[in-house]
Amino acid sequence: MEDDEGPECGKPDFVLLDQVTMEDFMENLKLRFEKGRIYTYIGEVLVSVNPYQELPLYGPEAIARYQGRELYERPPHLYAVANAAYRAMKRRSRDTCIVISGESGAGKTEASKHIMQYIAAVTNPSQRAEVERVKDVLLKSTCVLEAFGNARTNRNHNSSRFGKYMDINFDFKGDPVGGHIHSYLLEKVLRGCEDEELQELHLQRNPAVYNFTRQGAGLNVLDIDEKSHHQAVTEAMRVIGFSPEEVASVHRILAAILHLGNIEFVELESNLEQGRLAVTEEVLVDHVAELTATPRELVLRCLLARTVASGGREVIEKGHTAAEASYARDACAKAVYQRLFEWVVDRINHVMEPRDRDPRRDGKDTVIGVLDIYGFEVFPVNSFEQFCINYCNEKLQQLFIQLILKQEQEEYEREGIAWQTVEYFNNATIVDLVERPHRGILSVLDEACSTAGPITDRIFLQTLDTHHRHHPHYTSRQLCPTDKTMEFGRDFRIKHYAGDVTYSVEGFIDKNRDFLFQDFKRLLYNSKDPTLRAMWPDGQQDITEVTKRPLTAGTLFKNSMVALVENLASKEPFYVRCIKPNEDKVAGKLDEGHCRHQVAYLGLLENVRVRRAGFASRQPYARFLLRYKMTCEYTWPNHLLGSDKAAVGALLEQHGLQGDVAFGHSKLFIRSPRTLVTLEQSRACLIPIIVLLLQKAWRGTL
Ligand code: AD9
Ligand code: MG
Repeated sequence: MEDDEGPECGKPDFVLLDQVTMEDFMENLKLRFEKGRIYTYIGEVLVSVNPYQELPLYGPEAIARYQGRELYERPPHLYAVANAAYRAMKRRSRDTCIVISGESGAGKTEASKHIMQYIAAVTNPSQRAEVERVKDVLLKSTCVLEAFGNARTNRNHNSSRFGKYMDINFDFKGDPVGGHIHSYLLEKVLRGCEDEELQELHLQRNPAVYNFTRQGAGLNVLDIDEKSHHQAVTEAMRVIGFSPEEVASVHRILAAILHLGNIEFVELESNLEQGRLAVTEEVLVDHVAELTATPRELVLRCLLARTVASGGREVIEKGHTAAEASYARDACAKAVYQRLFEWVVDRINHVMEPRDRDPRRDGKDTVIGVLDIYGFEVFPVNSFEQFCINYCNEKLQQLFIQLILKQEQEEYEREGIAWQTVEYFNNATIVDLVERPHRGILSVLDEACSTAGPITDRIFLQTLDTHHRHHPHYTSRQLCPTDKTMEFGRDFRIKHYAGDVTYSVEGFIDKNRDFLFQDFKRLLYNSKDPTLRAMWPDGQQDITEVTKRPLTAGTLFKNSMVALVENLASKEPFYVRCIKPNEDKVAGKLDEGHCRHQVAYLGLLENVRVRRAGFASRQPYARFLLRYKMTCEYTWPNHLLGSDKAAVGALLEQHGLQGDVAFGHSKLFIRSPRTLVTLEQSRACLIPIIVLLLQKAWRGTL
């Protein structure tokens, strides 16, 4: 990797484009991609294109080239962003965060791993044992979480089905001393699969289950690769501190989920037994009971019926229909998986909790947060999951707008610099459409879910139509009968900041309710397996005590998003925007149509416009002089110009750069990064000469 890029590599920062049009943007992106330059800046935002091949861009040598450098000193790179976030945190004791977004397969998770590697490489020069331990857990946790939370999808063979936010805590020396992971909306693995597919997918999605295949559960044959993956995960779990018993429990729980998923029901035909259910393969119930360390009869009872409170302390048992039983079975399998995942995250968090807090800082560490979260999703048919994911992206976009635009604007005002208003779309109204109390889509959905009696997705849609018929970002076939791209009584459409998405309401209510009968909870709470039992503290409640309705999936997600955004807003943000070059996952191919779409969805053009209207860099006059005063005869070694501001003015005039800056009260604002590059270059040329002069001066030969 060369340190400098020639003009044949295109512009290293989209801010330097002659014009901000989609054509110019795409041309530069393509040119750079063809030259193996997968990274490009928009100011401090990094745009990354997935190369789908190993490029010689990473590793210790590359890390050394970026360590301690300014963002513009080297070609654009993830390491530069990681370094900038790290330096901001260390220098100014500010919490920072790196927000990585983009569609499935765009390279978010890979990017987050490179960032972690960078941080691991540049910290703990004195090799403190505790710091090494924390670093080890931080790096290994990724492997374990991926084993549980990733799946092979047709868009990405290693797709994260959960959003992940990881805080890394640093002590005053800048060494990692702990961390904390939040996971968001693990898409439940069994979602919407056909039975046979379920078996197959589940095997692929879960390396840990292969242990059971090997032990002769007769499910599938391993290939070498997966076996070694399984070993790596088990090893990582050991390093993190899972006990052998816990690992064994995890394996049993996963196997139980598989068996549970295979259980089927028949309604018995004999008169006596009318309406009663039976399972087709009793041996599966045996397996589930054994693996979960619960009584077989209770497992069977939970599968076939539910207990309901009928006023007072009376309880009655109500038999399921076959459809109800199938639904309950799936809900249980999903819930067990989710609790398992959450438990794994909790365990990792426990191990990463900062131990030796530094009393000099009031026990407060500084933090770098890394967010790897699903980007905007649009499929031929979009459901509740896409709705949540896209809502999440609206929230993040709002934060982006708030932080970048508002902060800039405020600073310009403080510094007395004229601000040209940038036309940008504020998506607050869309966020409001989703989360507003009482009338927002999530509230209406919750309302529908709490209605007693039969409520259908269709009625939910009608209510939405009534509430939002005049909302500029909402429509449906009912409200727009001529639009044949939507179906009557099934679809609604949101005009997202990134484009229109049509959602099918089918399944919204079920998915939001995320219903699990109390019987299952109680069953698992009473398991003899302490690990499994620990995952079900709420199974302790008696059925007659369970009056409070649990929060819905949508509300829980909204709450976690609000908390996430609040958390990010308190930090200094850095952004990585990932682009997937083609749908075929092949190297060297950049599908223009596909990329344009993402450039639009990520709001990158708007981003460039804001940046160009704003300034690429700003720094206090004194700091600027300290670095560049040697490049001007009026300022070297000291200036006599009255104020630093005047001195900076003289310096820039000598370089002919005064047209590219604005003078604030206390800071210099530089419009284009090119100006910085020019200054850096002239400084670099002078340094050897100055060193020589100084040496001569010391030796008295001058
Ligand atoms: V998803 O939303 O979790 O489905 P991600 O996380 O955006 O997605 P991921 O990082 O998993 O995508 O990248 C997908 C694949 O692209 C990886 O498995 C790699 O094979 C490939 N990839 C991504 N980034 C790079 C890179 N910088 N260099 C080489 C890469 N290959
Ligand atoms: Mg991922």
